[in-house]
Amino acid sequence: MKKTWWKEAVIYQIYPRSFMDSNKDGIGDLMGITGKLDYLKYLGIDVIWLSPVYKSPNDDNGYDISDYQAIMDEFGTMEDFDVLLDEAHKRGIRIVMDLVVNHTSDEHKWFMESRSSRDNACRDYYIWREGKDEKTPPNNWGSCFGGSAWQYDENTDMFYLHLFSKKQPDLNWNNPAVRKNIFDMMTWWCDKGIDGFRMDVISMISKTAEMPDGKVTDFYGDYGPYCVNGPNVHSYLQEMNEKVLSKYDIMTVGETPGVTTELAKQYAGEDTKELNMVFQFELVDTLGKYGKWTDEKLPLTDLKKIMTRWQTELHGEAWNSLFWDNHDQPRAVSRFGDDSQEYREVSAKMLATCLHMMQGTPYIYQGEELGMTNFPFKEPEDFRDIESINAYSEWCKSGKVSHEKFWPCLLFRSRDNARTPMQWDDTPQAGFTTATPWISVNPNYKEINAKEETSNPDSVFHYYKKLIALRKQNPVIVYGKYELLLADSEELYVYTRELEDEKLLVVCNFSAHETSFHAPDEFIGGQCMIANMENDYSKGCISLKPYEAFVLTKKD
Ligand code: TEU
Ligand code: CA
Repeated sequence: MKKTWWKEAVIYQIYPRSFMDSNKDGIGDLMGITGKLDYLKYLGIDVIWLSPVYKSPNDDNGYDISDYQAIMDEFGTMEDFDVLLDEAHKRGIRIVMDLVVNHTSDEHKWFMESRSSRDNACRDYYIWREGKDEKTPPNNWGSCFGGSAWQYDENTDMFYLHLFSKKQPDLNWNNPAVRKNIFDMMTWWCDKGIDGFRMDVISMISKTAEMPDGKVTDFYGDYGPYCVNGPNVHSYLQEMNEKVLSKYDIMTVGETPGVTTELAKQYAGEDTKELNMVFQFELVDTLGKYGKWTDEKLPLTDLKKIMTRWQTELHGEAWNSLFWDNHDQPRAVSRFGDDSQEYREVSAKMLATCLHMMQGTPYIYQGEELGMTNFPFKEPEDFRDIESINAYSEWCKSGKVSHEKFWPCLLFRSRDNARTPMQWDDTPQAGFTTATPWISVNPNYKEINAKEETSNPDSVFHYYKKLIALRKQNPVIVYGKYELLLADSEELYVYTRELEDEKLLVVCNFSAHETSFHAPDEFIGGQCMIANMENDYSKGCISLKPYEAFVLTKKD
């Protein structure tokens, strides 16, 4: 296995709108981020992944881009960006940009041209088709945000494809001019000195030319053969690699809905010359009661099966990215741990142990290092996210499901849970802003905030700091081989990591009850590398408290 800096790095995702507001308008911005770089340096992370900061009408919070080479007005200016990049580099922190090129905003100049007439030079930059008639789209594909994936455009009497909102028309990657424009734009950013790209829904850029009807389901993953992992996706990525990526010392991570371990070996194989790693969604995009909407937790045995398959099948062949949450997911501790007063801290630390001891590059989503929780939404008007708002009207307002049944599912899975402001201190609005924030601050900010946690050595923050430091000191955590123990346990997640003569045992109690564990002989008398509580780990039989987690080294 080749050793590289991005395999050894820990990445921190920033959702700029909600990170830090520097100019008191209630919206996070670039200067806000620059002002918090020392906090990130202290945490010990190596790379920032910046969610989109480009010019955008914000139909989908910046994932609808109207100019790839300009900064969103609300976030500041290109000079502010240059300062951020420079200040980050001075601290040894790299910056990875979000690259959203499956679609643009409908306000991008290419689309405005494209829709203006059937023979415009940019017509073929997007995917236009005749409908069956004015009201009937070309096929039955659904948009990820609900409704048809086709929008009728009166002006030229044709439909355009949008796998996301109708303000996010899909680019036509089959057109060489589109690819050239995108590669030039990427080169421009690389020449500026950025350190990589996280590529939005990159598994969806290639669509079959025929565009047949798909199976009707509530989930876009099922359109797999037609627009997820489509026919030319690998050749487009190889071309991108050859023309742009291979010329710079940068890292790339593909957001790849519908990816399997087999496909990951192609997208992110050691020698396939496409991407460095991919995000897989088997753990977080599970189907629930109503499409993705559910209030049920994933059973631990399922979680272990998925993780273990990725850990073992990619070993030596491709590289994993490790994450519990991001800006599209509920908060990790609320979803996979226990966000009650009693267990929030300990279960947040347990989850961190479980993930950060695995093979792959760990991603921390802003606030996860504080154990931030889901938000207690009270009414539909509290939501800002287009997906949550559309889902509520599609499932509830339509009368398909009662409010009583749907509401807990929306609360459990809404993307807005992750998008409430970062909790910096215990002053009003959690120190995020002095104005009214664009989305409410979680009322628990007085207890859960960075100021409190950075000064408390037992905090979730300090636990993450320690995990990050351990990864830097112990190559076995980065490169070791993973093996699962106790596959059938519904309470314990236990695995080992092994590299040459180093071996680690990782034990995590995912349950709210006490249980016991017999350590394999080779670990009895080993050192405790990290633990989320005080216990005697030198014995063969260890009794575990709820959500207890520890890591032992092999006895010498
Ligand atoms: O997300 C794509 C994606 O797969 C999401 O639809 C995700 O699985 C879903 O939101 C979970 O409910 C990317 C971005 O991360 C997301 O914020 C954007 O809305 C989307 O692409 C369109 O650009
Ligand atoms: Ca601001």
